[in-house]
Amino acid sequence: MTGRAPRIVALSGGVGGAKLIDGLARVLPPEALTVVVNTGDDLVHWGLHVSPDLDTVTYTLAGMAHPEQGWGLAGETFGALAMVERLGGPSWFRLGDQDLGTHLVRTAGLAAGRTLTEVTGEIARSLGVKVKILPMCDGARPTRVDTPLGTLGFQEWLVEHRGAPRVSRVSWTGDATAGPGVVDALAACDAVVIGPSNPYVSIDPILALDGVRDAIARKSVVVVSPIVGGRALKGPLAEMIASLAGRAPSAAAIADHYAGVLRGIVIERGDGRPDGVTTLETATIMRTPEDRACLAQVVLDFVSSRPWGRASAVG
Ligand code: FO1
Repeated sequence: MTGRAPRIVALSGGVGGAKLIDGLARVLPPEALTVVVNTGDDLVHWGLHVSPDLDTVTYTLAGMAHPEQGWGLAGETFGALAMVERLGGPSWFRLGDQDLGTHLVRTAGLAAGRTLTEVTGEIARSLGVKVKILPMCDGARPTRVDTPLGTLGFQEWLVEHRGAPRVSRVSWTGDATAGPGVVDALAACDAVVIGPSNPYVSIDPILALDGVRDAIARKSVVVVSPIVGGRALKGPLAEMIASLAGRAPSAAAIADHYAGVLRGIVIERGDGRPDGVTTLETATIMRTPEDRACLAQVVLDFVSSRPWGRASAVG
């Protein structure tokens, strides 16, 4: 990996993953970075195809993301939502006015016969994003969660029910074929970086696609732990680790979850070091653009400097 920038494929869900990708985009030339994004969160809402994680990554790289929320757009307004509410339509999933433009363009593109991969590329280019953003697949591959309320769609569980019902199983329906370019990018890259995303509902959907695990079997795969100080950086991950793995949330639980895939883990300073996997302790919370770039550079240095052995088989 000397003499040229390493070719990195980053696997990502929404907010946490997007921040690290933004950092990677700040320190790598655009042609060195490909992002494979979870589409298990996608839904059809108000008749429109909404791809929350693709949009979060795209808006973040375009510098347009809502600064506090992470998802949606900065300076968003909700006039259409107010009208939908007035007309008695569903308002539990809040689509903003500008964001609606993206869903209209995506839905029209798909209706005209273009693929999600093509439409995603067009949207990213129109917003000035140079990094290649690939949906994990072109077909519908919705994530479902089993809960005491029954099996729920992902957004139904996370947003409508506020992620409260205990999750006993995560599954996917639909076609497991990876999107065009996904397996090739993984096969050709120097390293795979998994951002601080939820392993169960953001990264596992990607790893579960045909050919993905094989493509990364001999790669340097490094994850940034989404558990810091025993707590999830965002969302209901801590509760999911308890209900799905039967243990307390920790960086070790994350390392064990990715056993067989992972070569290295980046954890917050002072968090317990997982057994059986090369570990780097650093500051992992990304509050500013500088934090994002700094963590990304630390991750790249880690990836390119370690004498990587076989993928960890801890757990
Ligand atoms: N999250 C919420 O908590 N409430 C919402 O109403 C909501 C709407 C929404 C609309 C577009 C979009 O791209 C994302 C949106 N999100 C909302 C975030 C989304 O549910 C999750 O953060 C991701 O799917 C998880 O990565």
